[in-house]
Amino acid sequence: MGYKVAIVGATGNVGREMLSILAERGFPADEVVALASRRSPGTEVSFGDKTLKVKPLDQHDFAGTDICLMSAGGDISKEWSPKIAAKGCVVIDNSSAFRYDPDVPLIVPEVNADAVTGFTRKNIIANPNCSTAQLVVALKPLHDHARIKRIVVSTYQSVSGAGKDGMDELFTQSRAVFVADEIERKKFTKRIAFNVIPHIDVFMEDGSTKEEWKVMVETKKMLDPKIKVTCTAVRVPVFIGHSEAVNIEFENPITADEARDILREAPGCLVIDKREDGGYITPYESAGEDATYISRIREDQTLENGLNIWIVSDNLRKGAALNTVQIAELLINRGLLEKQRAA
Ligand code: 11C
Repeated sequence: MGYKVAIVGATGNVGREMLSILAERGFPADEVVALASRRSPGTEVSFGDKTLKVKPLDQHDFAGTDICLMSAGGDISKEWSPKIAAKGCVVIDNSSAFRYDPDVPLIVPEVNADAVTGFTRKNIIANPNCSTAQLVVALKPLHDHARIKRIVVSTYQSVSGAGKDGMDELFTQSRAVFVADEIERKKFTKRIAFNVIPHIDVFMEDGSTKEEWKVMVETKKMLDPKIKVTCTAVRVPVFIGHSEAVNIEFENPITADEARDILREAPGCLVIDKREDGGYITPYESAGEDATYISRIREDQTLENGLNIWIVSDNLRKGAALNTVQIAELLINRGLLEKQRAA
């Protein structure tokens, strides 16, 4: 028997990606319902070779739905996830609404799959922020080998992290530069075309941004609370694919060759690391791919046990939609949905 799946936020960047990933992976669904919180009558979305009519969220009865993949922002999630979960439907939420709730597991299947069983407390599972997801996929196997003490992360985040409006703004501003038109700014705080902006999400009291805080808190929750994390998150004029330069200090010795071998075997990781022109991955090449790519693996001579690595992944896929679908697959593969139904 297949499962009944609902996608909330089906018309957004991530919602559409969720639908295509469900279709690509042959997810065992008997029914897939596309829902949107904002009424846009007549909107349709693609699901494999089918077209689904998008229905209003408030008109769907979740009583018979097994899994809800939620990607409609924090406010909608805060309002709707508990209501949906109370109907017996497991919510896998892509927003930050429940990530830091101790009763909600925050899951990247390659990293902390066993923690998923905690979902029964609230019937909600959280999906991490895109920049954290790819980071922990690469760090987990290295941490298992040599224990990470501290990381310094610098991100180079694509505009699709800010949704379709962010992509539109990069496109429109880039065109305006070429036709010498006025540069209009709506989504980003400074011009993004041919520029970089050291500011993602709101400012916190200590001068960090919320994006930087998320990388720190989520890495600790999923990987190890003892790891010290510091981050600078930067928006760059790239449509899809987040990149990260990461400096890692370990408790125990680890060479670049060892790290390369470990990462080559690690789930979800793909090492492209030739020390020559073009022997590394850029975000452009990661778009549409599932892997977390690791390049530029090298020892940091200024630390006793230090490495530098470059991590790139498609933020809409591993950073969001793919990880959400992988969590749903994890529930199914471990028979946890059936157990929950029977409870
Ligand atoms: C960005 N990382 O690139 C953000 C988008 O907490 O899920 C994802 C925000 C989140 O702007």
